[in-house]
Amino acid sequence: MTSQTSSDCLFCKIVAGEIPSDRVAESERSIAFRDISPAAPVHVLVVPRRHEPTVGALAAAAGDDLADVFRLAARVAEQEGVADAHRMIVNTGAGAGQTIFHAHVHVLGGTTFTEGRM
Ligand code: DGP
Repeated sequence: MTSQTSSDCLFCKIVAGEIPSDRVAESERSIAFRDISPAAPVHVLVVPRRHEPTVGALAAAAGDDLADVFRLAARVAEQEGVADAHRMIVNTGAGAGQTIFHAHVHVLGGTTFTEGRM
């Protein structure tokens, strides 16, 4: 374990391949895999290989990693055929629904978004 992973973090274990996932894309800094409980036909999580608890913490500690997460998220949207209509969602804090405290972006698509806001 390096200082950039957390031994009890589920997503660190997925990054390391210790827990299986349906991986759809990856880069040197990030990986993308399907959400285990999809909320839309396309529901992919994009996570940095580096462990930081939130996207804000990642932005502060490693801006290049944050940029890479969004670059890979855009590539996933393209790859999944939803580049023209998708949402990238970040939950921060338990009160906002964050359940895994390893920074990640949800890429959702393949459905009609009727609400203009969440
Ligand atoms: P959030 O609520 O923003 O922290 O999103 C965490 C997401 O992680 C949630 O949509 C479900 C997903 N998830 C939880 N455990 C697993 C897992 O073991 N594998 C995969 N692929 N996704 C998981």
